[in-house]
Amino acid sequence: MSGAEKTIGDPEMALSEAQLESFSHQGFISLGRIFDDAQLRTISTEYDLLVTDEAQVLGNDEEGFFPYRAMLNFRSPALAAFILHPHLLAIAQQILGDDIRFWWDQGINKKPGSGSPIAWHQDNGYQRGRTQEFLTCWLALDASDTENGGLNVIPGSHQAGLRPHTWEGVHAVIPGDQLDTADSVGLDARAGEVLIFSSLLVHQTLGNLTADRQRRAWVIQYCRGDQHNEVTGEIYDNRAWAVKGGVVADSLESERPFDLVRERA
Ligand SMILES: O=C(O)CCC(=O)C(=O)O
Repeated sequence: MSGAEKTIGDPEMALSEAQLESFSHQGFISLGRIFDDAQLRTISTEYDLLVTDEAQVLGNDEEGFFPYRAMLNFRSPALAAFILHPHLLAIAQQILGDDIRFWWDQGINKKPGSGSPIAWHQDNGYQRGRTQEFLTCWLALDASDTENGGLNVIPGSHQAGLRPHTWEGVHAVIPGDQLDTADSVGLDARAGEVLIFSSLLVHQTLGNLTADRQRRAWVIQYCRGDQHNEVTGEIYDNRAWAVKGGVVADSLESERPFDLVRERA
């Protein structure tokens, strides 16, 4: 398909005014299903090849480890193609505008019995306060709830801007004494559903307390085309274009190569 054929103005793909309002107020919404059954099977198959105990894990000795892997798109052309899915990008366009870069993707499998949490944080916290708000899309490959390590969020918490984070190992965490979690809610998802949230929304996932329900999530993030490092002023032109001038890119390409090792440092 040519870029011109993939212009994403189709009103059937768009969020309603009420959904946009809710996203703006609460900082998250559920999109329901964006991918069809065959697409979800392909995503699951590719994901399971890459997100394994053998490849990379998060967690700790006491509570248990679980598979994690960053930038699945580098290793799977099929997954890279889904990052350019027109429906997902139609929604991203309503939030981010006509010029969008792909920021990051990661697979996180909270496997049964792994009690390790990913503690309260904002996704911007991982950037050490260097960049603007961006958009996180969280695809539940399995049903996800509080029991099996699903998301907890603090509705509206994105509106107060970036909170201070400290590093606990590889995790950026908001210290407990600086956070009121009384209003937090579980953000459950059925298998195949996509949740989207602001990178400033305060959220966590607890451990998977079940014996037999894995909780695989594929997280895809997008940012504005002019996303930049507020310290150096540099545009993140190592992030591939997803949409340019309202037209979906044919493939993920950036002006500068992306170096995963450097980004992790
Ligand atoms: O899926 C998870 O367990 C954690 C997801 C998360 O916190 C994130 O993507 O920022």
